[in-house]
Amino acid sequence: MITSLKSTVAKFGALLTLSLLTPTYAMAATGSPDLKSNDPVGVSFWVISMALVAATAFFFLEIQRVAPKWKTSLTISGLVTLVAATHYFYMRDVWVTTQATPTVFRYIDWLITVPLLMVEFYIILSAVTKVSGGVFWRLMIGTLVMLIGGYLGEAELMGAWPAFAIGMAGWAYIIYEIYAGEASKINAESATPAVQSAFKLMRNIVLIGWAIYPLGYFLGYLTGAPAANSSNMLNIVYNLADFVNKIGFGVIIWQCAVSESDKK
Ligand SMILES: *C/C=C(C)/C=C/C=C(C)/C=C/C1=C(C)CCCC1(C)C
Repeated sequence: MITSLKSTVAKFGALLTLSLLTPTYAMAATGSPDLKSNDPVGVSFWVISMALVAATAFFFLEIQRVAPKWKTSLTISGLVTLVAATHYFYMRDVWVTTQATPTVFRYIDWLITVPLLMVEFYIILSAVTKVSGGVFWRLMIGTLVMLIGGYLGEAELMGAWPAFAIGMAGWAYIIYEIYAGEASKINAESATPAVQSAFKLMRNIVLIGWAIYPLGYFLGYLTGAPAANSSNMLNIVYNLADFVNKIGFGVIIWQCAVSESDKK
């Protein structure tokens, strides 16, 4: 009885998501010129948009399957891919129509989704132990410094190199917190084995998967290559990075949640 009610609610949630996404998709798609077969960057915008929609439906549907304390993590994974999918529809249109880098949409998306990903560290630890608010705030500050630095550079409000250095400092601060700071100590001392392994995978994503972004920035702004080549590189590399770091990250959390929920 309760179970079937829950699954009805979850299905309703998934349908609601899809119905919210469909008009956005249709809106973004009308009036845009055809995607050209010689536009690999445009194709990558399309492929990632669709993967993000599918991932959103998946994470929301799987909420019903995991233990209550894991539901929030899956909800957040689904929100990250939902927010990103919506921005991808718009970014794709900007690109296909103008062949220009959709910097503003990209950074609005990151400003919402990166803090949500950071919150996941806090939440998976909180699901199994007590965590101080300081962990949360330090991760947020690192995120803001990283993104503000990057935006100042990409929007040409500051030199590309100094802005890059500010962004790198923010990222380094996050890495310190999850590899050597309080978050890492809490994980090592008090988390369950499944949480510990998820935490380690997640922080490796922040170190290795996230490194794709500064690489994209470097190829886009710091090589001195002609503008058209660099903006192709920039967008293809950022799109690939979003696939790994939004969908891949969510799948790791899903795996952790399922294995923790199944054990009796
Ligand atoms: C879903 C979106 C994610 C996970 C975006 C992450 C973005 C970054 C890790 C950006 C990093 C940057 C630097 C480390 C240096 C400055 C340039 C940035 C903003 C691209």
